[in-house]
Amino acid sequence: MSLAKQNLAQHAMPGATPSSSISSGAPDVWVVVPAYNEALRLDATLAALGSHYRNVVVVDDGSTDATRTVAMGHGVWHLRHLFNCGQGAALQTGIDFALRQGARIVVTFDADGQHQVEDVARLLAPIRAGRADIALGSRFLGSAPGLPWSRWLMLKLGVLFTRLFSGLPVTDTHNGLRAFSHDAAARIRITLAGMAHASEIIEQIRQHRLRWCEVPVTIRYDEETLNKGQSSWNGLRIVARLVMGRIVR
Ligand SMILES: Nc1nc2c(ncn2[C@@H]2O[C@H](COP(=O)(O)OP(=O)(O)O)[C@@H](O)[C@H]2O)c(=O)[nH]1
Ligand SMILES: [Mg+2]
Repeated sequence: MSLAKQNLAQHAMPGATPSSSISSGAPDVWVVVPAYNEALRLDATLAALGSHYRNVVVVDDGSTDATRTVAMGHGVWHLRHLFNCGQGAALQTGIDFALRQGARIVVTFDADGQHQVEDVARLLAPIRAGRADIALGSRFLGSAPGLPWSRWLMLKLGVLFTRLFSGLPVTDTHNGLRAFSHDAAARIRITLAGMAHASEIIEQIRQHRLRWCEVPVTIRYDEETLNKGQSSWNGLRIVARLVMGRIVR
């Protein structure tokens, strides 16, 4: 599926100029935050990001709740899909925008508060040092407090299939926390709009022979994120789509 860029509206917030409390230490870093109906959790996520990073882009993926209002209450860029296109499409919209704004490093960071802002610096380090083109967050090298066994199983199955298909020994496929060098962000093209984009990214790392590494991160789970997050059924659908894609290719 190609991305519906014509459906994108951009809003530069009056507060977009960095305030003195915002770190000036990472002006070349752009943080892309895909958000779909995240009004309840986005505020805390943006407050945490805003204290460390001045360039934050929320891609509001056709939300029907107050996600837009919450985003506009922070000094961030707000991009909007007029209808829900899926997380993969939201990420590609945000990455394209960040690159056009001159990002040297693009970070992707979920809106729902499961990621920790402190982990971002650890992902930036190997990119800045020139040791990797892409740094992938891994909860299985780090920690995942509150992760129930059914979700653990689904995630591990995703890892197994991704390893089989891509041949890359990753430990965590469906982790929204990643950092890309400018060149890597420009080369990776996400075409799968939904959650299968995570496996697609790994596959493209192999195709483009990009240098990658994994970094231990923490992903926190609570009842709210579990109710809203990916269901096990969706995980199986992703696996089925990947298998079918291989067979008919
Ligand atoms: N589920 C879902 N999440 C989306 C969509 N578009 C953007 N997102 C964002 O993608 C991120 C990850 O989604 P989430 O459902 O929490 O996935 P999980 O944490 O991997 O189970 C969140 O910040 C969502 O708001 C979409 O169409 N569906
Ligand atoms: Mg989540």
